[in-house]
Amino acid sequence: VIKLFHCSDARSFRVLWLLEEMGLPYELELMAFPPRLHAPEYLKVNPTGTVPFMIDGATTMNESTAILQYLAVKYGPSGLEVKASEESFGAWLNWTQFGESELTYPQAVILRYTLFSAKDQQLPRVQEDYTQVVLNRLSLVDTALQGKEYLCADRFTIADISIGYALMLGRVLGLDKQYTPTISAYMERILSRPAYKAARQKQKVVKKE
Ligand SMILES: N[C@@H](CCC(=O)N[C@@H](CS)C(=O)NCC(=O)O)C(=O)O
Repeated sequence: VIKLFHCSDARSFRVLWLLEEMGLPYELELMAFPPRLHAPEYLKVNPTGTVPFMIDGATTMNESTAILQYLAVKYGPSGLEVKASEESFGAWLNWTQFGESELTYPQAVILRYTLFSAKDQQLPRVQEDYTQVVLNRLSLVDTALQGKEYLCADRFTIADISIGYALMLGRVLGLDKQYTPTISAYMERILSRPAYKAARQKQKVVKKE
């Protein structure tokens, strides 16, 4: 059975959401964040201490969007993957990666130098600069969504999970106040999915010692 190491609302949420969308059986290992402080034994599993970490038989993976692609392709067809023969194949790959490297990573930098730093060590300039970086990159998402419900292939795919997670993280940082109406409506649409809600429920269950 697929095993997922997860911390509430961390990037591993993408994988949890997909597992619920696909209805795949899985085992969830919930840890307090950050695991390197609260679950030091996890460093034996994943020496960098980051989540997600997924184990599927002999396969181990630690990159959230790559895990999305792995599960959707390997355990499909579910419509969440886009096939190479489809017109949207390139767009699908692009948005799936974009959600992490262009939209989530800069937000993680903001978090690191604001909420995750002691007051006297916070760097407002980093927050200001990287907020602009994220908003600028979101303009591409806004353009892509004009007249569409989902990013590509006229259906919900893992690209929407990847970007949806980044938008969800933006809410934590208060960036959602600057989302365009198109992006806000899109976020509401995808975050109202039953699998998203189920994933949120699953991460609430505290592991018994
Ligand atoms: N690019 C990786 C990033 C993974 C990552 O940095 N995860 C963060 C949580 S969102 C983490 O585990 N940080 C813990 C730490 O830095 O100690 C992915 O998309 O999975």
